[in-house]
Amino acid sequence: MLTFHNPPHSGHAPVHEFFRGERVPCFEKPERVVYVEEALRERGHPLTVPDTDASAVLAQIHRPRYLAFLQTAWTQWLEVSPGNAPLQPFPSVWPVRTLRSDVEPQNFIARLGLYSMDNGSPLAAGTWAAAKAGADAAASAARKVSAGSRAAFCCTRPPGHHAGADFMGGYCFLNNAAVAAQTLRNQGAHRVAVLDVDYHHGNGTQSIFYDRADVFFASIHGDPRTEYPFYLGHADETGEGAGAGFNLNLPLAAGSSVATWFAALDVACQRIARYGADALVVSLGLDAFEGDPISTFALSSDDFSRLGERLGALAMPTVFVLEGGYAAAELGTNAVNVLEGFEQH
Ligand code: Q9C
Ligand code: ZN
Repeated sequence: MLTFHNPPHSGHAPVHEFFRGERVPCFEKPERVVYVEEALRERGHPLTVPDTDASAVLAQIHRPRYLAFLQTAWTQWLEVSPGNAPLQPFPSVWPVRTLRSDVEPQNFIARLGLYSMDNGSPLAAGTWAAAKAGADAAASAARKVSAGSRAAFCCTRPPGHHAGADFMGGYCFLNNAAVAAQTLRNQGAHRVAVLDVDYHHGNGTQSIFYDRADVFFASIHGDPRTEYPFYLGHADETGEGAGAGFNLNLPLAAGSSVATWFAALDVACQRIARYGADALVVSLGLDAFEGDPISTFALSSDDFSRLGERLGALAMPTVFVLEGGYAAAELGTNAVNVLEGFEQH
């Protein structure tokens, strides 16, 4: 499969995050895509460098002040103190209900909180360059598919589906799936479907397209009553305004079986077929895997082949975008299983 990779990803290498009150090594680490790249090469899928600048489409997806902040966030952190270079900034205060988010504070950590949904999206020196190159890869893949390629895969990190129009969250900074969907629209697709199979609900993608009828969003994920991102992803979220009826959430109880997961996949695929999209974007998180350290679903590596086959049966031009998945050593097998299963159709 045609694959775009993201060489600058390695510059996004924060060291630790918070987990159960402790500082632990980051789950979302550069080795993740190194394993996927290795499996792609071994199994005969060459890697292509992105050839599209996503700046214009990023301006359609994200708010200008958020993009301006993210692009210079690391420089701003060093301006607080040059001694900050080896340290990771974390937000510690957020504008929740009754607090104002329209005024940008001068304090850097307060600004970081304004543009974050959690303290789980650590920044590093190369975060902007990595995230921007990932968006470029998503735009490149979408352009190729618009120009007639059956499918393309975006082998990238950091992931994107938790990032909203003006905030980062859940290891995500720029919403690559939204960039791909909007690029497909810009290139002439009338309707685009986004299917998010990451273990965690794609709150960012949902919120970006919630009031739009031209992009249908469907997601299969751990029930947000117990699973991250907690505050979005319930079944009664069906879209609003012009987008009413164009959002489908299929939350599954933590620990749900593989059979339950594939039944939900079938529901999502039937709705996507009925929607009549010209193109599909798959937010390909691999954290529904049985060996994933932060999820509770149980898909095997063979199940990822079945997932690919089911998606291939939709017979739609398709852009795959890598999202989560933290069993790093198995990510290559699982990702390429999806892509090769897809190609069987
Ligand atoms: N702080 C994606 O899969 N919480 N993001 C993990 C440690 C957030 C996952 C617990 C999980 C976010 C793209
Ligand atoms: Zn995830």
